[in-house]
This record gives sequence, C-alpha cells and structure tokens, in this order.
Amino acid sequence: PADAAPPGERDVIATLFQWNWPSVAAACREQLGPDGYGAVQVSPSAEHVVLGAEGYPWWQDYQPVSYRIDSTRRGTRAEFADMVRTCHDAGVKVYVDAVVNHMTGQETCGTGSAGSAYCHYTYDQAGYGYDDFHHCGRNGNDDIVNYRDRYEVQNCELVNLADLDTGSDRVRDRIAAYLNDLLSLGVDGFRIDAAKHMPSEDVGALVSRLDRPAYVYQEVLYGDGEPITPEEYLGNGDVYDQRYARDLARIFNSERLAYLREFGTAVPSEQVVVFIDNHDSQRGGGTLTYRDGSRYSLANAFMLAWPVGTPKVMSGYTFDDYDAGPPSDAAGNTADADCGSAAWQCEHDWLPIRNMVAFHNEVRGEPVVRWWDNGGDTIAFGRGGKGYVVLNDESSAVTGRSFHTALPEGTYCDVLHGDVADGGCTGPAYRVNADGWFRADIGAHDGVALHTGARI
Ligand code: LM2
Ligand code: CA
Repeated sequence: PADAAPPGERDVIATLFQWNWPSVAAACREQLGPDGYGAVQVSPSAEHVVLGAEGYPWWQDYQPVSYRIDSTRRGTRAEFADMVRTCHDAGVKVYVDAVVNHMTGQETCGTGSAGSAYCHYTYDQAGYGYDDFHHCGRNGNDDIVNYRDRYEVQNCELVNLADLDTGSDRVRDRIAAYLNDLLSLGVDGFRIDAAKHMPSEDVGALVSRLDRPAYVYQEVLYGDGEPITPEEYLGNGDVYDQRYARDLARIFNSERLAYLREFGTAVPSEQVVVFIDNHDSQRGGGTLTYRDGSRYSLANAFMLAWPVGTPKVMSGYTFDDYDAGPPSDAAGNTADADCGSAAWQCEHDWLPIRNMVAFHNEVRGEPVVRWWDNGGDTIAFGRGGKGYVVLNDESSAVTGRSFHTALPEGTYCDVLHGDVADGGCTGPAYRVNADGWFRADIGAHDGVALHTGARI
C-alpha cells in the first residue's frame, strides 16, 4: 500500500498548526487552493486532555483521551466534516496528525475535551484498560531513556505517555476504527505521530486495516547511532524526516549555500516529506523558523524550487514560551486564525512562500539546469525552460550581474516580490532576452524567482 495514494500533481503540504477547523476551511478556500497547495496537515483530531491550570498548552493535543472527533479545542465533528468538504472543493487534500502510539501522560484523573473521563491507563470511551498498554519494566518509571535500545524506544513511555500495546489485535482494531472514521469523513491521509515508537510492523498492521488507500507519512526522526531508522518504515508509506531541515539550517547558518548543489536526502526523494521547520523544531531549535524573516523565506524558496522530497510548509502562531498554546478563549477553545494579526504568523501566506508554491507546480518534472554559485552564499539555477531562481544569502547585495536562464524570451514577474495582476506585476519584472539572459541586482538575504506561469 506504500504508493496507494501518492500526493498527486499538487503535492505541497501546508501545516496549519493548531488552526481551528472553520479557519482551516476558510484558508483552503481563500488561500491554499488558489495558491496551489495540494494538501493541508491539520493538528490532532481526537479528544485530548484539557490543562487549564497550565494555560492550555499546545501539547494537550498529543495526549488523546478517546477517539471522538466530536470536540477538540479546534471544533466539532460537524465543523471537521465541513472543513474536509470545503478543502476538497478548493482542490486541497486533508491530512490528519494521527496520535496513535500512546494516550495520556497525566498522573491524575481528569475529563477530556469532549467530556470523557480518563485516568492514566484507563480510557473507557476509547475502550482501553491497563492491559492494553506496555509496561516495559525499565528505568523505574517505564520511561524511555536509552534511544540506542530498540525495545525501550518502542515499549517504554515517551515522556510518561501511556504506551499502547500496538502489537495486539484489539489495540490495532481500535486505532484502525479511528483512522477509518476519519476516512469516512473524507480525510486523505495521515501523519503518523511518533511512528518510531511503534515497530514498523505495527504501523503496517494499521495501514493494512484502512478501508481505502490513504497517503501515509510516518514521523521517524533519525538519530545518530540509533537502531531504528526511517528506512525500516518505507514499506508502509513515506517518512517525515528532520535531517533535511537540520542540514539546510546548518548550511544557511554556518556553511555556504554553494554546498546546496548536490543537496539530497538519505531516504529516497519520492518517499520523504521535507520541511524547513516543524512544530517541534520551531520550539526545540536546530532549524530556521519564522523568526529568521527573509532568510526563512529564502530557505522555503529553495525547498520549493529544488526537486527533492514532498515539501511541507509550516504555518503557526507567534510565541515566546515553549508551552504557549494558540490564541484562545477563556475555556481554551482556539480562536479563529487571523493573518492580519501579529498573533498568527501565517507563513504559508507570506508572499515569497505562497508564490513559490505556484513555481513548484509550474516546474514539476523539469530537471535542474544552469546551476551557478559564487562559491559563497549566492546560488542560481533553472528548472528546465520553465523556471529560474537566484537566492542570495550574503550580507551584501549582488549587483550588476547577468544570469543565464533556459527560459523563453519574455518579461517575467519576480514572484518573490510581486504577483501578476492586471497584466502587470505588483513587484519588479525582468526582461529575459532571446538567449535567456537577464540582468538583476539582488539585495542581501534576498532573491529573484521567475517562471513561465508568471509572464507579463
Ligand atoms: C511527537 N512526535 O513523535 C510530537 O511531534 C511531539 O510534539 C509530542 O510531544 C510527542 N511526539 C508526543 O506525541 C509533545 C510535547 C511534549 C508533551 C507531549 C505530550 O513536545 O512536551 O509532553 O506532547 O503532551 C508534556 C510535558 C511533559 C510530560 C508529558 C506527559 O511537556 O513534561 O511528561 O506532557 O504529561 C511528564
Ligand atoms: Ca510504543
């Protein structure tokens, strides 16, 4: 079933992290569909713990209480279903972040977001009791300590989260029923959270229980010297691998963009979801984030222009504190996202990023041509005769240079700075001559991107 439902012609995924269902629906209609995104990844859809005393941290959602979709902080089941319909009408698929390795990590009993009672290892609404969980007998508290020990990583507890016995048919059936419930609402795929903490075979058993093909990408974070590798999971579907993000950040921050000439992934390009940052790295460090401003746009532009992996654009909210949840009401329900407000970043809607999605779609299948670099932090390359991009991460401008594209002669809107509108470009435009040359001055930490879908 690995390639049962590949992403398709429009493959770029936008993660609308923590967005509520009505806001995702509006974004599909007004932004993602028109911009050419192929899919949206939404935050977990199952009933979760509610931790008001801790200020409703974002990570409540990674502690499922039951598989009810009725009421998360992001809305009701009806709103969820409406979101899927609206996104589909806009040509955007919906992938759900599926938390199935574990349930909650709270030591005290409580009530979930849809009203279900729970205790650690007892979840009546989900149909789980003590024996449905691993009790690994290590480290005094059953927590994972040693990532070099396969048994421990897959059978002990990730930060105290009750670890489901995913080897048992009973548990597999329960989880599959949840995933099939989502499929019945029209969902197109799943990010399998914490896949590394489940044997590949257990994830495979879930995939084989799906009522219809779905796009599956598994979060298997590579760690040096660890026995569990992303490659083990490729038989189940694609993987979500953070090495791309870390390597790119290192090249941008402490090496040189010229090194990107051979940039690739350890996992085959067709089977890896790549990104500049995700909700964990945004908080944990090691990758570029919205805080890097124009350099973050450049990194996203590279990802969307370079033919490696299935690109995923991160979009979230502004925060200082690791735990801080999204803007919400007093009861912890997530407020509508508002790209005009400083509380939301809306990276997916930053002009250079959204316009590079159209670039990515336009150059699909075209080879990298005419690579040029200055040996430092300025690079340029084409994608066949359909697109050409210059990225300058030097701290000074590159001036008076001509670039040699394979583009047809014409006048092109620079989509990193403008949109095509009324036959013109709202930003600078460049004339490519009959031999493919154009001349441009490129500012520090800035670039130019031209493609055949944005000619004027
Ligand atoms: C993931 N992938 O494998 C998610 O991408 C990541 O964001 C999740 O952690 C994790 N796995 C579990 O799904 C987040 C967050 C943690 C948080 C957990 C559970 O990064 O900080 O842990 O969700 O909500 C929190 C507390 C932690 C506590 C735990 C259990 O931070 O100190 O552990 O809850 O109560 C005692
Ligand atoms: Ca596990």
